[in-house]
Amino acid sequence: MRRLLPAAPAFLLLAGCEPMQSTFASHGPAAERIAHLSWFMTILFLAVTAVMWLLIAWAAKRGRGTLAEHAPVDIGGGQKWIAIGGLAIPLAILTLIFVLGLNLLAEFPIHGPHHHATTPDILIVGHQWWWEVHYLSGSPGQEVTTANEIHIPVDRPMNIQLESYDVMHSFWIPALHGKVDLIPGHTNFVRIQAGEPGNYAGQCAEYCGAEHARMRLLVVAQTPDEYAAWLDEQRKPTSEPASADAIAGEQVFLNAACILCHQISGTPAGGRVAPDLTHLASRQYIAANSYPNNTAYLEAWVTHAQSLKPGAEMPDLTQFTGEQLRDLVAYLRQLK
Ligand code: HEC
Ligand SMILES: [Cu+2]
Repeated sequence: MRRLLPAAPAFLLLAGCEPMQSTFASHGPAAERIAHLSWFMTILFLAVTAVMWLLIAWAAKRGRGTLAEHAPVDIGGGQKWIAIGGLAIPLAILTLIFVLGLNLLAEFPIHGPHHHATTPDILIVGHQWWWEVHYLSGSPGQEVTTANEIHIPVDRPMNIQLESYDVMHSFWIPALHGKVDLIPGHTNFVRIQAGEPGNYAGQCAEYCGAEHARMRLLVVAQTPDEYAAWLDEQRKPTSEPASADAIAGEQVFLNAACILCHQISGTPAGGRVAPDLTHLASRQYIAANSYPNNTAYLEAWVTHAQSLKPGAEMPDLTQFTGEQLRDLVAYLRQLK
């Protein structure tokens, strides 16, 4: 036990963990309003609880020494307490919370683009168990396709259109906004905005099957300049492999089943049922923000996706070993 003590301050580091995924750590207007309402409700209910315990203590004290339990029961007694404390006050408090909740919902509408002044900036399609992301733009060739990691400029509301490829999912970045469902055959909208640059973690918030817990996502809020630079990079086709291993790796990739599911723009790989890999190396995590995007995890993922994310729609491709696997991952690592 004593030997573990020096490690205790590590808990303080944990407390500072970023990205935060808490409703109370709000960094955007919608999340801020939700946090205010949550605090108001928490304090209100704590006050109600305190009054209740005071009344119980008072009743217990009052009864003592009077042999009250032997007195005949007063059938009509206490009716006023029930009417006021049991009906009128709860009704008033619950009505207040209900009205405040409805009011907050109306402030951040999720139905129809007509509620938003502009057309959506981003289209997100939920898949079991990852997020397909398209940056929309009026002009052809300017669209960007990516997955699981969304970049936004700070202090600018971004309108997001939400759809589902299969079952119901729910888009939730607790630090930025409330949950909004992705529903098959239906379109919802959400507007997100971040006050400061930073990473904000999110999570699918509607149970959607085996890997629901690993259907995570990341919002990277950047200064407008950084954001513009990021978007410019994403608009380019993938970079040509330069090193010998990456060139060999590209051949491995293009001759494998990968291209049936994955797209890499600028190459013949045109699959549409899996995350776009054109700029894979620019992302911080893989497998829907579940594992770090590094050589070790990419090698493990390609050969044993089913161990890292059991049930995921990517098979174990154990035929890749040694040199071939290293080349393949070298190629993936330079998809900037
Ligand atoms: C049958 C379709 C299929 C095939 C074939 C396939 N994948 Fe995947 N892959 C997927 C799906 C679906 C995901 C998303 C899994 C998830 O996160 O739930 C994925 C995820 C990935 C990711 C992580 C992407 C990210 O941003 O999270 C990488 C990297 C990847 N695949 C590489 C490959 C490579 C390399 C090959 C070929 C050797 C390959 N895949 C073959 C379907 C496929
Ligand atoms: Cu889910």
